[in-house]
Amino acid sequence: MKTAFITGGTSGFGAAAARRFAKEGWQIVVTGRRTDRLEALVKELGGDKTLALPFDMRDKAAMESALSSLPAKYRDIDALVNNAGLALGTAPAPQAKLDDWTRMIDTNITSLVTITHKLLPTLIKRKGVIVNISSIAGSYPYPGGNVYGGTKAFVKQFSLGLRSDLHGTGVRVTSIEPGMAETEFTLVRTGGNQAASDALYKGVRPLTADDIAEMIYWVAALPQHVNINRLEVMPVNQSSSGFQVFRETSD
Ligand code: NDP
Ligand code: 8X3
Repeated sequence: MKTAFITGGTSGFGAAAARRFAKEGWQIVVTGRRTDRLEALVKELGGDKTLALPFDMRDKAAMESALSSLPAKYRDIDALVNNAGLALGTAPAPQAKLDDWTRMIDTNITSLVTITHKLLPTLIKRKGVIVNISSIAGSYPYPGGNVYGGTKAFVKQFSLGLRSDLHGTGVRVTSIEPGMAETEFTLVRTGGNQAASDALYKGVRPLTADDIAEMIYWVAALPQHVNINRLEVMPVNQSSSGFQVFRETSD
């Protein structure tokens, strides 16, 4: 039986991906801070093939101890889905909170590279796959995207770099770069503002967590000789639009 290790499995893409892999008979390790959500997922997917591993990704000691506690049957990891992440705030740089910036860097970059480094030996042994969740924000800048976009550009480039380093090992690496998807993402970004989240997605038909889960699973389940390097995806009702120009004078 194959094993998927999915970070950030308590909501959104991660929870949907756990369900998608489980449907195909994979056993799952899911991480996240909200223990009640993890327990509910284990109950839903079956305690004999789903393991909840609660820890804060930014806490290196907690990560280390969680990984050391992995029962033998979950240690051979075939797919690492680096999904846990967040955006905080939409303020332009001068007004943004430095704490928000460092939290995004700690979660989206430092935690992601740390867990990847720790799981590389097993992924190499299993000729596994690493699916990193980047974002269109890593390729297309927008006002207020500053550090969030920067972290996702890192994830994209790190994925390509990993591919080079893992040349010849059989390990596949993919960067998935979604656009607007309705999850708890905007609720987190706005500090719990449900009205702002609803307003953002209203009338758009955004991507869903299930859409992204389907892509994560597809990428992982492709034949061993096929590597999707980058997969950029948007809802039909979202597209990019030009540069902004500041006029110093009106005449
Ligand atoms: P959600 O907010 O629904 O899910 C985020 C997940 O990350 C949660 O399970 C959360 O778990 C986990 N997480 C966040 N911080 C930590 C932490 N410090 N330790 C452990 N787990 C953490 O958002 P999405 O599903 O939308 O986001 C998933 C990924 O997709 C993120 O990396 C996001 O940047 C990216 N993305 C999202 C897009 C969107 O429009 N929704 C578009 C492009 C990319 P918990 O809170 O329980 O710890
Ligand atoms: C989330 C997509 O466009 O809201 O990564 O930044 S966007």
